[in-house]
Amino acid sequence: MAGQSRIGVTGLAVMGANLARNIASRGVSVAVHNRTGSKTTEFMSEFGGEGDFTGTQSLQEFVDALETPRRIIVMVKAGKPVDGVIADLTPLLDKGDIIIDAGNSHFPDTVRRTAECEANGIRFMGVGVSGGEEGALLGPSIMPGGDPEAYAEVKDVFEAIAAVVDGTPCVVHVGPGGAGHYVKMVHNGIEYADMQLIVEAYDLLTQVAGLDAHAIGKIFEEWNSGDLESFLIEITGKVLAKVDEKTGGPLVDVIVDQAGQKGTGTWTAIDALGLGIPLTGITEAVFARGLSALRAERAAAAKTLTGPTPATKVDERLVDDIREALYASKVVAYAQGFAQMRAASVQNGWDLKLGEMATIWRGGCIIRAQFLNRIRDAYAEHPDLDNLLMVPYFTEAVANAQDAWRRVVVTATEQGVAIPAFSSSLSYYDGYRRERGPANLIQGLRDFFGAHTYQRTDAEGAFHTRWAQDGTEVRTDG
Ligand code: NBP
Repeated sequence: MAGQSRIGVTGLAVMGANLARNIASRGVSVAVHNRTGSKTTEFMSEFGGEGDFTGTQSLQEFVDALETPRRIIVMVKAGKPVDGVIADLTPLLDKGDIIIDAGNSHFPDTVRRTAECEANGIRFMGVGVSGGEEGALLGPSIMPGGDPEAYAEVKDVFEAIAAVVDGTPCVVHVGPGGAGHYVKMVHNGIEYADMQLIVEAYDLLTQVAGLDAHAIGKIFEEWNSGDLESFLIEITGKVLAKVDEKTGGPLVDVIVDQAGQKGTGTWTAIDALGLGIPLTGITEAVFARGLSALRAERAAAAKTLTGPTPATKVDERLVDDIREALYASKVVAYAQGFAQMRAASVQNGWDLKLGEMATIWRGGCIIRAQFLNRIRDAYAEHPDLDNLLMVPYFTEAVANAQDAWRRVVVTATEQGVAIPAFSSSLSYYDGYRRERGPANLIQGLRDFFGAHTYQRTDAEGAFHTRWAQDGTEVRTDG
């Protein structure tokens, strides 16, 4: 017989436990389960008094505790564990029950799981959740994808637990199939780009402006009150200000310079390559993490490879220039990420409303920022916008910043400081604003060695030149 809990959460590590507590704090009854039963027991003894929880030890008990149609949030490690949980749940469920994978699953897995569940009469939703452990507890940004009718069964719960900005909950039904996890993937990719731009600014302020971590922390604190205002800028100020108890110096100075990653940035970059969308900001951010991981190689190369040694001197204009370069590069990174979502939406028939994505990223998630209001406004006015750079607000913002941006790229290059995201964003900008680029020569080369043909600017059709033979041009399509 079906039980009384409105919703279930299986997987009680930090994210699942906090999501369950968030749901219960809104007066919704929650059944909880974890593969290792002792974690459920611990959860119940620690948090059971916070709300209407039912702790369960077996999946059968868990399923039996839920009202029908059953709504089950799966919050386990992404990858095979999700398939394992679905396989274990399936024989215990009735037709029409809903499995909600709220972990960081790769969207092609979500597409596959949706079809597999559908074949068994089970409705499947892939839901992106951002905000880390605190967001899960206090209000995340939620990106639900899947069957809209299934979403209608959980909409009230999701709206109750999501972050709220200006009275609007940071959740909206993103689209069918893998759309929710896709958007969460791009969100994470943008997070990579945002963080890379921040560390490039930090590196320049350290190496070229000659400032220490605490001074740079204060600069970030100031920057957080302008156009750059965002969660990541805010916490950068805090991380840089943190004093290490052991050394008495900035904690950041004793942290190993090797960045970890769980793969969502790589997925975003690979997907952009498949779509043919230039995604320099995010992709360079992934490469930079890869380079950071080559710690032993870098140590050897530092002794062998030569280059300029940055001359450190405090320069007021440089600090301002870096802020402008950071902002302009950030605009480019977002323009690219949104262009990628647009292309994916067209390719997959998702009908993503890009303004809504900006709206639900304004709160709860890691990339939350004032700036997203501007993106929301841009899509409200131009829903079919090709590129955010073409909206007057962003066109002007980058135009105003570009002198400073160019100075920063020149200075960094002259001084030997790597700024892959700053400089590739500027190159993207310069490439994007060119009516006629240099790819005519690529076409000529391809035609030379592979007879791939080319088009002419002054005539319709496909042409081939016998470059190495008699040099004659032939039209190949008619
Ligand atoms: P983890 O990703 O560390 O996963 C631990 C949970 O997975 C435990 O409940 C564990 O059960 C369960 N599990 C594993 Br591992 N293998 C299992 C299997 N074969 N069958 C059933 N359960 C299994 O937890 P998390 O950090 O809370 O993250 C959960 C999801 O949320 C992930 O997809 C993650 O990427 C995503 N996410 C995390 C964050 C974050 O800030 N951490 C933010 C946003 C999204 P056990 O106790 O029995 O081992």
